[in-house]
Amino acid sequence: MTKWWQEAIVYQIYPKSFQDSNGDGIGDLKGIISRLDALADLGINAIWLSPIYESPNVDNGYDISDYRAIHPDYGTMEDMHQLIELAGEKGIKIIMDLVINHTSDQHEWFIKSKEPDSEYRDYYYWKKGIEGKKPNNWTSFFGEDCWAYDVQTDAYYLHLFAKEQPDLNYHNPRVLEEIKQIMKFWLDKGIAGFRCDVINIIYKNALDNGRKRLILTGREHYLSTEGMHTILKMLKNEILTEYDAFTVGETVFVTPQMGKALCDESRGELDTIFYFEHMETDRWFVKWFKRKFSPKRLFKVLTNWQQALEWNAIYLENHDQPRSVNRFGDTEAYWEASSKLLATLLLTLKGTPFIYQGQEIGMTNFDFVDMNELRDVESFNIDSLGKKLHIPKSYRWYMMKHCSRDNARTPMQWSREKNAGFTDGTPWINLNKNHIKINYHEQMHSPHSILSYYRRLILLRKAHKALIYGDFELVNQQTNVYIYRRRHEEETLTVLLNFSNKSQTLSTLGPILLSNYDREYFDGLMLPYEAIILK
Ligand code: ISL
Ligand code: CA
Repeated sequence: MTKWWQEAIVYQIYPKSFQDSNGDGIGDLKGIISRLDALADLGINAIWLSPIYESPNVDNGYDISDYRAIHPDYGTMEDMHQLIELAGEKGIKIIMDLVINHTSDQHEWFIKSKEPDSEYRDYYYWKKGIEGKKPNNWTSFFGEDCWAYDVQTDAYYLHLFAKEQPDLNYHNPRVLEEIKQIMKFWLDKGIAGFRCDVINIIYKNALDNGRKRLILTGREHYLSTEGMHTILKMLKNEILTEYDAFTVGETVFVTPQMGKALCDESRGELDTIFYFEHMETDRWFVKWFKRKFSPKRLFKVLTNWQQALEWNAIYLENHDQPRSVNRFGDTEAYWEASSKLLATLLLTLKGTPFIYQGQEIGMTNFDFVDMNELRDVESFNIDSLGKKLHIPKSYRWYMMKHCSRDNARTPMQWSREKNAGFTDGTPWINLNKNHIKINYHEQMHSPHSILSYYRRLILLRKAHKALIYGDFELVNQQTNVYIYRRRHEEETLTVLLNFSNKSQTLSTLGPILLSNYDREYFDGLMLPYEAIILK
Protein backbone atom coordinates (compact mmCIF):
# COMPACT_ATOMS: atom_id res chain seq x y z
CA MET A 1 0.00 0.00 0.00
CA THR A 2 1.33 3.42 -0.83
CA LYS A 3 1.51 6.25 1.68
CA TRP A 4 0.85 9.97 1.33
CA TRP A 5 4.41 10.80 2.25
CA GLN A 6 5.86 8.69 -0.53
CA GLU A 7 4.58 11.12 -3.13
CA ALA A 8 5.44 14.14 -0.98
CA ILE A 9 8.32 16.53 -1.37
CA VAL A 10 9.30 18.13 1.91
CA TYR A 11 10.81 21.58 2.31
CA GLN A 12 12.76 22.33 5.46
CA ILE A 13 12.37 25.79 6.96
CA TYR A 14 14.85 27.14 9.47
CA PRO A 15 12.44 29.77 10.83
CA LYS A 16 15.01 32.14 12.22
CA SER A 17 16.47 32.69 8.75
CA PHE A 18 13.53 32.33 6.40
CA GLN A 19 11.49 35.56 6.40
CA ASP A 20 11.14 38.34 8.95
CA SER A 21 7.78 40.13 9.02
CA ASN A 22 8.25 42.77 11.73
CA GLY A 23 11.73 44.18 11.28
CA ASP A 24 13.36 42.65 14.37
CA GLY A 25 15.84 40.81 12.17
CA ILE A 26 14.49 37.37 13.09
CA GLY A 27 12.41 35.24 10.77
CA ASP A 28 8.93 34.39 12.08
CA LEU A 29 5.67 32.56 11.43
CA LYS A 30 3.97 35.51 9.75
CA GLY A 31 6.99 35.67 7.48
CA ILE A 32 6.52 32.02 6.53
CA ILE A 33 2.83 32.63 5.87
CA SER A 34 3.74 35.48 3.52
CA ARG A 35 5.89 33.06 1.48
CA LEU A 36 3.43 30.20 1.18
CA ASP A 37 2.67 31.11 -2.42
CA ALA A 38 6.33 30.77 -3.30
CA LEU A 39 6.40 27.33 -1.71
CA ALA A 40 3.20 26.21 -3.39
CA ASP A 41 4.60 27.45 -6.68
CA LEU A 42 7.71 25.33 -6.19
CA GLY A 43 5.43 22.32 -5.83
CA ILE A 44 6.30 21.07 -2.36
CA ASN A 45 3.75 19.17 -0.27
CA ALA A 46 5.00 19.53 3.28
CA ILE A 47 7.10 21.81 5.41
CA TRP A 48 9.40 20.55 8.11
CA LEU A 49 9.64 23.40 10.59
CA SER A 50 12.79 23.48 12.69
CA PRO A 51 11.81 24.28 16.31
CA ILE A 52 9.60 27.29 16.97
CA TYR A 53 8.88 26.46 20.61
CA GLU A 54 9.63 28.54 23.67
CA SER A 55 13.38 28.36 24.16
CA PRO A 56 16.33 30.36 25.51
CA ASN A 57 17.86 29.69 22.07
CA VAL A 58 21.23 28.49 23.22
CA ASP A 59 21.03 26.00 20.34
CA ASN A 60 18.50 27.94 18.24
CA GLY A 61 15.41 26.21 19.55
CA TYR A 62 16.86 22.71 19.92
CA ASP A 63 16.79 23.56 23.63
CA ILE A 64 13.07 23.68 24.42
CA SER A 65 11.76 25.25 27.62
CA ASP A 66 8.05 24.81 26.85
CA TYR A 67 6.84 22.30 24.28
CA ARG A 68 3.36 23.79 24.20
CA ALA A 69 4.26 27.42 23.58
CA ILE A 70 5.54 29.38 20.59
CA HIS A 71 8.64 31.50 21.10
CA PRO A 72 7.54 35.17 20.98
CA ASP A 73 10.30 35.84 18.40
CA TYR A 74 8.33 33.60 16.05
CA GLY A 75 4.86 34.91 16.91
CA THR A 76 1.87 33.44 18.73
CA MET A 77 -0.09 30.22 18.87
CA GLU A 78 -2.68 32.05 16.79
CA ASP A 79 -0.06 32.54 14.04
CA MET A 80 0.73 28.85 14.24
CA HIS A 81 -2.92 27.91 13.79
CA GLN A 82 -3.05 30.23 10.81
CA LEU A 83 0.03 28.70 9.29
CA ILE A 84 -1.40 25.19 9.62
CA GLU A 85 -4.67 26.31 8.10
CA LEU A 86 -3.37 28.46 5.25
CA ALA A 87 -0.70 25.96 4.30
CA GLY A 88 -3.36 23.26 4.37
CA GLU A 89 -5.46 25.21 1.91
CA LYS A 90 -2.54 25.07 -0.50
CA GLY A 91 -2.07 21.37 0.03
CA ILE A 92 0.98 21.82 2.23
CA LYS A 93 1.24 19.83 5.46
CA ILE A 94 3.28 20.83 8.49
CA ILE A 95 5.83 18.53 10.12
CA MET A 96 7.14 19.65 13.50
CA ASP A 97 10.54 19.09 15.05
CA LEU A 98 10.29 16.81 18.06
CA VAL A 99 13.32 17.31 20.29
CA ILE A 100 12.95 14.81 23.11
CA ASN A 101 16.44 13.58 23.89
CA HIS A 102 16.90 16.67 26.01
CA THR A 103 15.13 19.82 27.12
CA SER A 104 16.47 23.26 27.89
CA ASP A 105 17.92 23.79 31.35
CA GLN A 106 15.21 26.46 31.63
CA HIS A 107 12.39 23.93 31.24
CA GLU A 108 10.33 23.80 34.43
CA TRP A 109 10.96 20.05 34.73
CA PHE A 110 14.66 20.69 34.91
CA ILE A 111 14.40 23.64 37.25
CA LYS A 112 12.26 21.58 39.62
CA SER A 113 14.54 18.58 39.27
CA LYS A 114 17.33 20.53 40.91
CA GLU A 115 15.65 19.82 44.27
CA PRO A 116 16.84 16.34 45.27
CA ASP A 117 13.43 15.41 46.67
CA SER A 118 11.43 16.73 43.76
CA GLU A 119 9.20 14.35 41.84
CA TYR A 120 11.05 15.66 38.78
CA ARG A 121 14.50 14.59 39.97
CA ASP A 122 14.34 11.40 37.91
CA TYR A 123 13.27 13.17 34.74
CA TYR A 124 16.98 13.71 34.15
CA TYR A 125 20.23 11.92 34.91
CA TRP A 126 21.43 13.37 38.20
CA LYS A 127 24.48 11.58 39.59
CA LYS A 128 26.97 12.08 42.38
CA GLY A 129 30.57 12.32 41.26
CA ILE A 130 32.98 9.57 42.12
CA GLU A 131 35.65 10.89 44.49
CA GLY A 132 35.36 14.38 43.16
CA LYS A 133 35.38 13.16 39.57
CA LYS A 134 32.60 13.11 36.97
CA PRO A 135 30.27 10.10 37.00
CA ASN A 136 31.79 8.65 33.83
CA ASN A 137 34.13 9.38 30.91
CA TRP A 138 31.55 10.12 28.20
CA THR A 139 32.08 13.04 25.81
CA SER A 140 29.48 15.23 24.13
CA PHE A 141 28.47 15.96 20.54
CA PHE A 142 29.60 19.55 20.87
CA GLY A 143 33.17 18.85 21.85
CA GLU A 144 32.99 19.53 25.58
CA ASP A 145 32.49 16.79 28.13
CA CYS A 146 28.97 15.89 29.04
CA TRP A 147 28.52 16.21 32.79
CA ALA A 148 27.72 19.60 34.30
CA TYR A 149 28.15 20.20 38.01
CA ASP A 150 25.45 21.75 40.18
CA VAL A 151 26.84 23.32 43.35
CA GLN A 152 23.55 23.44 45.19
CA THR A 153 23.10 19.68 45.40
CA ASP A 154 26.69 18.66 44.78
CA ALA A 155 25.70 16.51 41.82
CA TYR A 156 26.22 16.28 38.08
CA TYR A 157 23.67 16.03 35.28
CA LEU A 158 24.16 14.44 31.89
CA HIS A 159 24.06 16.49 28.67
CA LEU A 160 25.09 14.91 25.37
CA PHE A 161 24.84 18.32 23.67
CA ALA A 162 25.44 21.78 25.22
CA LYS A 163 25.34 22.02 29.02
CA GLU A 164 22.10 23.99 28.67
CA GLN A 165 20.55 20.84 27.11
CA PRO A 166 20.15 18.24 29.91
CA ASP A 167 19.25 14.73 28.68
CA LEU A 168 15.89 13.28 29.67
CA ASN A 169 15.81 9.97 31.51
CA TYR A 170 13.64 7.42 29.69
CA HIS A 171 14.09 4.85 32.44
CA ASN A 172 11.41 6.92 34.14
CA PRO A 173 8.08 6.00 32.48
CA ARG A 174 6.62 9.38 33.41
CA VAL A 175 8.91 11.08 30.92
CA LEU A 176 7.49 9.12 28.01
CA GLU A 177 3.96 9.84 29.23
CA GLU A 178 4.72 13.56 29.10
CA ILE A 179 6.10 13.23 25.58
CA LYS A 180 3.03 11.36 24.38
CA GLN A 181 0.78 14.15 25.64
CA ILE A 182 2.94 16.72 23.87
CA MET A 183 2.72 14.78 20.61
CA LYS A 184 -1.06 14.58 20.91
CA PHE A 185 -1.24 18.28 21.67
CA TRP A 186 0.34 19.06 18.28
CA LEU A 187 -1.30 16.32 16.28
CA ASP A 188 -4.68 17.54 17.49
CA LYS A 189 -3.83 20.91 15.98
CA GLY A 190 -3.59 19.24 12.61
CA ILE A 191 0.10 18.76 12.04
CA ALA A 192 1.09 15.84 9.83
CA GLY A 193 4.04 14.35 11.64
CA PHE A 194 7.39 14.78 13.30
CA ARG A 195 11.06 15.00 12.51
CA CYS A 196 12.51 13.32 15.57
CA ASP A 197 15.75 14.88 16.71
CA VAL A 198 18.63 12.45 17.49
CA ILE A 199 16.02 9.82 18.21
CA ASN A 200 18.35 6.82 18.23
CA ILE A 201 20.24 8.01 21.30
CA ILE A 202 17.35 8.68 23.66
CA TYR A 203 17.60 5.50 25.71
CA LYS A 204 20.79 5.02 27.69
CA ASN A 205 21.35 1.42 28.76
CA ALA A 206 23.74 2.24 31.56
CA LEU A 207 25.95 5.08 32.63
CA ASP A 208 29.11 2.96 32.68
CA ASN A 209 32.43 4.19 31.37
CA GLY A 210 32.82 3.88 27.63
CA ARG A 211 35.65 2.57 25.52
CA LYS A 212 37.96 5.50 24.79
CA ARG A 213 37.33 6.91 21.33
CA LEU A 214 38.26 9.88 19.21
CA ILE A 215 34.68 11.12 19.35
CA LEU A 216 31.69 10.36 21.53
CA THR A 217 33.25 8.10 24.09
CA GLY A 218 30.41 6.21 25.76
CA ARG A 219 28.24 5.85 22.70
CA GLU A 220 28.05 2.04 22.87
CA HIS A 221 25.81 2.60 25.91
CA TYR A 222 23.14 4.60 24.12
CA LEU A 223 23.32 4.15 20.33
CA SER A 224 20.32 2.30 18.89
CA THR A 225 19.46 0.42 22.09
CA GLU A 226 16.61 -2.04 22.51
CA GLY A 227 15.00 0.42 24.92
CA MET A 228 14.90 2.98 22.13
CA HIS A 229 13.23 0.51 19.75
CA THR A 230 10.62 -0.24 22.42
CA ILE A 231 9.85 3.45 22.88
CA LEU A 232 9.44 3.99 19.14
CA LYS A 233 7.03 1.08 18.90
CA MET A 234 4.94 2.51 21.72
CA LEU A 235 4.81 5.96 20.18
CA LYS A 236 3.75 4.55 16.83
CA ASN A 237 1.16 2.22 18.29
CA GLU A 238 -0.35 4.46 20.87
CA ILE A 239 -0.13 7.85 19.18
CA LEU A 240 1.07 8.16 15.60
CA THR A 241 -0.99 5.50 13.84
CA GLU A 242 -4.29 7.02 14.86
CA TYR A 243 -3.32 10.26 13.08
CA ASP A 244 -1.66 8.64 10.06
CA ALA A 245 1.30 10.79 11.05
CA PHE A 246 4.63 10.65 9.27
CA THR A 247 7.96 10.35 11.05
CA VAL A 248 11.51 10.91 9.98
CA GLY A 249 14.03 10.12 12.67
CA GLU A 250 17.34 11.89 12.75
CA THR A 251 19.67 9.03 13.54
CA VAL A 252 23.37 9.39 14.19
CA PHE A 253 26.01 6.73 13.47
CA VAL A 254 23.55 4.40 11.79
CA THR A 255 24.42 1.66 9.37
CA PRO A 256 21.98 0.38 6.73
CA GLN A 257 21.40 -2.60 9.02
CA MET A 258 20.29 -0.34 11.85
CA GLY A 259 18.31 1.72 9.38
CA LYS A 260 16.31 -1.35 8.41
CA ALA A 261 15.60 -2.12 12.03
CA LEU A 262 14.18 1.38 12.42
CA CYS A 263 12.17 1.70 9.20
CA ASP A 264 10.93 -1.75 8.24
CA GLU A 265 7.19 -1.35 8.11
CA SER A 266 6.62 -4.63 9.88
CA ARG A 267 8.46 -3.40 12.95
CA GLY A 268 6.18 -0.38 13.39
CA GLU A 269 8.75 2.16 14.54
CA LEU A 270 9.68 5.02 12.17
CA ASP A 271 8.70 5.71 8.56
CA THR A 272 12.05 7.07 7.44
CA ILE A 273 15.38 8.20 8.84
CA PHE A 274 18.09 10.73 8.10
CA TYR A 275 21.40 8.84 8.00
CA PHE A 276 24.75 10.61 7.76
CA GLU A 277 27.10 8.36 5.85
CA HIS A 278 26.88 10.38 2.65
CA MET A 279 27.67 13.54 4.63
CA GLU A 280 30.97 11.97 5.59
CA THR A 281 32.22 11.42 2.06
CA ASP A 282 34.21 14.67 2.14
CA ARG A 283 35.37 14.34 5.75
CA TRP A 284 38.05 12.55 7.76
CA PHE A 285 36.63 10.78 10.85
CA VAL A 286 34.67 13.75 12.12
CA LYS A 287 32.85 16.52 10.35
CA TRP A 288 35.47 19.10 11.33
CA PHE A 289 38.20 17.63 9.15
CA LYS A 290 37.52 18.26 5.52
CA ARG A 291 39.02 16.10 2.84
CA LYS A 292 38.79 16.19 -0.91
CA PHE A 293 35.36 15.10 -2.06
CA SER A 294 35.33 11.82 -3.92
CA PRO A 295 32.18 11.35 -6.02
CA LYS A 296 32.75 7.61 -6.05
CA ARG A 297 32.57 7.43 -2.26
CA LEU A 298 29.28 9.32 -2.40
CA PHE A 299 27.82 7.01 -5.08
CA LYS A 300 28.78 3.91 -3.11
CA VAL A 301 27.12 5.11 0.08
CA LEU A 302 23.97 6.18 -1.73
CA THR A 303 23.71 2.91 -3.65
CA ASN A 304 24.22 0.92 -0.51
CA TRP A 305 21.36 2.69 1.25
CA GLN A 306 19.12 2.65 -1.82
CA GLN A 307 19.48 -1.11 -1.95
CA ALA A 308 19.13 -1.74 1.77
CA LEU A 309 15.84 0.02 2.49
CA GLU A 310 12.42 -0.21 0.87
CA TRP A 311 11.99 3.50 1.35
CA ASN A 312 13.79 6.34 3.09
CA ALA A 313 14.28 10.09 3.37
CA ILE A 314 16.69 11.66 0.88
CA TYR A 315 18.60 14.85 1.66
CA LEU A 316 21.78 16.68 0.74
CA GLU A 317 21.40 19.69 3.02
CA ASN A 318 19.93 20.76 6.32
CA HIS A 319 20.54 23.36 9.02
CA ASP A 320 23.52 21.41 10.38
CA GLN A 321 25.38 20.93 7.11
CA PRO A 322 27.37 23.20 4.82
CA ARG A 323 25.75 23.93 1.45
CA SER A 324 25.84 21.01 -0.95
CA VAL A 325 27.08 22.94 -3.97
CA ASN A 326 30.21 23.88 -2.01
CA ARG A 327 30.82 20.29 -1.03
CA PHE A 328 29.81 18.23 -4.03
CA GLY A 329 29.60 20.76 -6.85
CA ASP A 330 31.44 23.82 -8.08
CA THR A 331 30.58 27.32 -6.84
CA GLU A 332 32.47 29.04 -9.64
CA ALA A 333 32.31 28.17 -13.33
CA TYR A 334 29.70 25.43 -12.90
CA TRP A 335 27.64 26.83 -10.05
CA GLU A 336 24.42 26.62 -12.02
CA ALA A 337 25.05 23.29 -13.70
CA SER A 338 26.30 21.60 -10.56
CA SER A 339 23.42 22.92 -8.43
CA LYS A 340 21.03 21.44 -10.98
CA LEU A 341 22.99 18.20 -11.02
CA LEU A 342 22.53 17.89 -7.26
CA ALA A 343 18.83 18.71 -7.64
CA THR A 344 18.53 15.85 -10.13
CA LEU A 345 20.19 13.44 -7.73
CA LEU A 346 17.94 14.53 -4.85
CA LEU A 347 14.73 14.19 -6.82
CA THR A 348 15.40 10.98 -8.71
CA LEU A 349 16.65 8.67 -5.99
CA LYS A 350 14.08 6.38 -4.38
CA GLY A 351 12.58 7.98 -1.28
CA THR A 352 11.01 11.14 0.09
CA PRO A 353 13.16 14.14 -0.88
CA PHE A 354 13.88 16.97 1.56
CA ILE A 355 14.87 20.35 0.13
CA TYR A 356 16.52 22.75 2.57
CA GLN A 357 15.61 26.43 2.27
CA GLY A 358 17.87 28.17 -0.24
CA GLN A 359 19.00 24.93 -1.85
CA GLU A 360 16.44 25.52 -4.60
CA ILE A 361 18.28 28.68 -5.64
CA GLY A 362 21.78 27.27 -5.19
CA MET A 363 22.71 29.18 -2.05
CA THR A 364 26.33 28.80 -1.01
CA ASN A 365 28.36 28.74 2.19
CA PHE A 366 28.72 31.99 4.13
CA ASP A 367 31.35 34.57 3.30
CA PHE A 368 32.11 35.70 6.84
CA VAL A 369 35.58 37.04 7.59
CA ASP A 370 35.67 36.87 11.34
CA MET A 371 34.73 34.50 14.15
CA ASN A 372 32.51 37.16 15.72
CA GLU A 373 30.18 36.94 12.74
CA LEU A 374 29.33 33.35 13.70
CA ARG A 375 26.43 32.53 16.01
CA ASP A 376 26.40 28.77 16.50
CA VAL A 377 27.13 27.41 19.97
CA GLU A 378 28.75 24.34 18.42
CA SER A 379 31.20 26.46 16.42
CA PHE A 380 32.28 28.33 19.54
CA ASN A 381 32.69 25.14 21.55
CA ILE A 382 34.75 23.52 18.83
CA ASP A 383 36.87 26.62 18.36
CA SER A 384 37.75 26.75 22.05
CA LEU A 385 38.42 23.02 22.10
CA GLY A 386 40.72 23.56 19.10
CA LYS A 387 42.49 26.33 20.97
CA LYS A 388 43.06 24.02 23.94
CA LEU A 389 44.50 21.42 21.58
CA HIS A 390 46.84 24.07 20.10
CA ILE A 391 45.32 23.90 16.64
CA PRO A 392 46.57 27.08 14.90
CA LYS A 393 44.09 29.89 14.44
CA SER A 394 44.32 29.75 10.66
CA TYR A 395 43.38 26.08 10.62
CA ARG A 396 40.55 26.65 13.09
CA TRP A 397 39.17 29.30 10.76
CA TYR A 398 39.53 26.90 7.83
CA MET A 399 37.47 24.39 9.82
CA MET A 400 34.77 26.99 10.45
CA LYS A 401 34.70 28.08 6.82
CA HIS A 402 34.08 24.58 5.58
CA CYS A 403 32.23 22.96 8.44
CA SER A 404 30.39 25.46 10.64
CA ARG A 405 26.66 24.94 10.75
CA ASP A 406 26.25 28.68 10.23
CA ASN A 407 27.08 28.02 6.57
CA ALA A 408 23.48 26.94 6.14
CA ARG A 409 21.96 29.43 8.54
CA THR A 410 22.49 32.73 6.75
CA PRO A 411 19.17 34.34 5.77
CA MET A 412 17.21 33.18 2.77
CA GLN A 413 18.09 35.30 -0.25
CA TRP A 414 14.82 36.53 -1.64
CA SER A 415 16.01 39.48 -3.72
CA ARG A 416 19.01 41.62 -4.58
CA GLU A 417 17.74 44.41 -2.34
CA LYS A 418 19.10 45.44 1.04
CA ASN A 419 19.18 42.41 3.37
CA ALA A 420 17.98 40.31 0.44
CA GLY A 421 14.33 41.02 1.27
CA PHE A 422 14.74 38.93 4.43
CA THR A 423 14.25 41.80 6.89
CA ASP A 424 13.81 45.57 7.13
CA GLY A 425 15.87 45.56 10.30
CA THR A 426 19.27 44.21 11.24
CA PRO A 427 19.49 40.47 10.56
CA TRP A 428 20.43 38.27 13.56
CA ILE A 429 23.25 36.81 11.46
CA ASN A 430 24.91 38.40 8.45
CA LEU A 431 23.68 37.70 4.97
CA ASN A 432 25.85 36.32 2.25
CA LYS A 433 26.95 39.21 0.02
CA ASN A 434 26.33 37.11 -3.05
CA HIS A 435 22.57 37.72 -2.72
CA ILE A 436 23.11 40.32 -5.43
CA LYS A 437 23.65 37.40 -7.77
CA ILE A 438 21.96 34.49 -6.05
CA ASN A 439 18.38 35.27 -5.12
CA TYR A 440 14.86 33.99 -5.48
CA HIS A 441 13.44 36.99 -7.31
CA GLU A 442 15.89 36.85 -10.17
CA GLN A 443 15.47 33.10 -10.61
CA MET A 444 11.70 33.20 -10.41
CA HIS A 445 11.60 35.10 -13.68
CA SER A 446 14.19 33.06 -15.52
CA PRO A 447 13.11 29.83 -17.22
CA HIS A 448 16.68 28.52 -17.06
CA SER A 449 17.35 29.23 -13.41
CA ILE A 450 18.11 26.64 -10.75
CA LEU A 451 14.73 27.41 -9.21
CA SER A 452 12.90 26.76 -12.48
CA TYR A 453 14.82 23.54 -12.85
CA TYR A 454 13.67 22.40 -9.39
CA ARG A 455 10.11 23.23 -10.40
CA ARG A 456 10.44 21.17 -13.57
CA LEU A 457 11.95 18.22 -11.73
CA ILE A 458 9.13 18.28 -9.20
CA LEU A 459 6.53 18.31 -11.97
CA LEU A 460 8.34 15.51 -13.72
CA ARG A 461 8.33 13.44 -10.56
CA LYS A 462 4.61 13.89 -10.30
CA ALA A 463 4.09 12.91 -13.93
CA HIS A 464 6.35 9.84 -13.92
CA LYS A 465 5.52 7.32 -11.24
CA ALA A 466 8.77 5.50 -12.00
CA LEU A 467 10.59 8.38 -10.32
CA ILE A 468 8.57 7.75 -7.17
CA TYR A 469 7.70 4.06 -6.99
CA GLY A 470 10.29 2.70 -9.38
CA ASP A 471 12.91 0.25 -8.18
CA PHE A 472 16.45 1.54 -7.91
CA GLU A 473 18.81 -0.33 -10.17
CA LEU A 474 22.48 0.55 -10.27
CA VAL A 475 23.97 0.71 -13.77
CA ASN A 476 27.36 2.20 -13.11
CA GLN A 477 29.29 4.06 -10.43
CA GLN A 478 32.54 5.02 -12.11
CA THR A 479 34.96 7.57 -10.76
CA ASN A 480 32.83 10.56 -11.63
CA VAL A 481 29.71 9.27 -13.30
CA TYR A 482 26.71 7.81 -11.52
CA ILE A 483 24.11 5.97 -13.57
CA TYR A 484 20.98 4.26 -12.30
CA ARG A 485 17.57 3.18 -13.51
CA ARG A 486 14.16 3.64 -12.00
CA ARG A 487 11.72 1.01 -13.23
CA HIS A 488 8.00 0.88 -12.58
CA GLU A 489 5.41 -1.11 -14.50
CA GLU A 490 5.87 -0.18 -18.19
CA GLU A 491 8.24 2.69 -17.65
CA THR A 492 12.01 2.70 -17.23
CA LEU A 493 13.97 5.92 -16.80
CA THR A 494 17.74 6.16 -16.73
CA VAL A 495 19.49 8.86 -14.74
CA LEU A 496 23.03 9.88 -15.72
CA LEU A 497 25.02 12.25 -13.52
CA ASN A 498 28.46 13.63 -14.28
CA PHE A 499 30.09 14.82 -11.06
CA SER A 500 33.10 16.46 -12.70
CA ASN A 501 34.14 19.52 -14.63
CA LYS A 502 35.31 17.34 -17.53
CA SER A 503 33.26 15.89 -20.34
CA GLN A 504 32.74 12.13 -20.33
CA THR A 505 32.07 9.77 -23.20
CA LEU A 506 29.52 7.04 -22.66
CA SER A 507 28.17 4.27 -24.83
CA THR A 508 24.54 5.14 -24.05
CA LEU A 509 22.44 7.20 -26.46
CA GLY A 510 18.84 8.25 -26.64
CA PRO A 511 16.03 10.80 -26.32
CA ILE A 512 16.20 12.98 -23.21
CA LEU A 513 13.34 13.62 -20.80
CA LEU A 514 15.25 16.28 -18.89
CA SER A 515 18.77 17.68 -18.98
CA ASN A 516 20.33 20.54 -17.05
CA TYR A 517 21.77 21.77 -20.37
CA ASP A 518 18.33 21.70 -22.00
CA ARG A 519 19.32 19.13 -24.58
CA GLU A 520 16.82 16.88 -26.30
CA TYR A 521 18.95 14.03 -27.53
CA PHE A 522 21.89 12.36 -25.83
CA ASP A 523 24.73 11.61 -28.24
CA GLY A 524 27.00 9.90 -25.71
CA LEU A 525 29.04 12.93 -24.71
CA MET A 526 28.28 14.18 -21.20
CA LEU A 527 29.15 17.80 -20.55
CA PRO A 528 30.73 19.04 -17.28
CA TYR A 529 28.34 18.51 -14.36
CA GLU A 530 25.66 17.39 -16.75
CA ALA A 531 22.55 15.64 -15.44
CA ILE A 532 20.34 13.70 -17.82
CA ILE A 533 17.18 11.68 -17.48
CA LEU A 534 16.78 9.36 -20.45
CA LYS A 535 13.42 8.04 -21.56
O1 ISL B 1 25.64 18.85 13.43
C1 ISL B 1 26.18 17.98 14.04
C2 ISL B 1 27.51 18.09 14.49
O2 ISL B 1 28.01 19.19 13.87
C3 ISL B 1 25.52 16.76 14.36
O3 ISL B 1 26.30 15.90 15.12
C4 ISL B 1 24.31 17.13 15.14
O4 ISL B 1 24.65 17.62 16.37
C5 ISL B 1 23.47 15.92 15.29
O5 ISL B 1 23.13 15.55 14.00
C6 ISL B 1 22.22 16.24 16.07
O6 ISL B 1 21.53 17.31 15.50
C7 ISL B 1 20.32 17.68 16.02
O7 ISL B 1 20.33 17.81 17.43
C8 ISL B 1 21.14 18.85 17.97
C9 ISL B 1 20.93 20.19 17.29
O8 ISL B 1 21.94 21.07 17.67
C10 ISL B 1 20.91 20.07 15.78
O9 ISL B 1 20.64 21.29 15.18
C11 ISL B 1 19.88 19.02 15.45
O10 ISL B 1 19.70 18.89 14.07
C12 ISL B 1 20.77 18.93 19.42
O11 ISL B 1 19.39 19.04 19.55
CA1 CA C 1 10.56 38.85 13.23
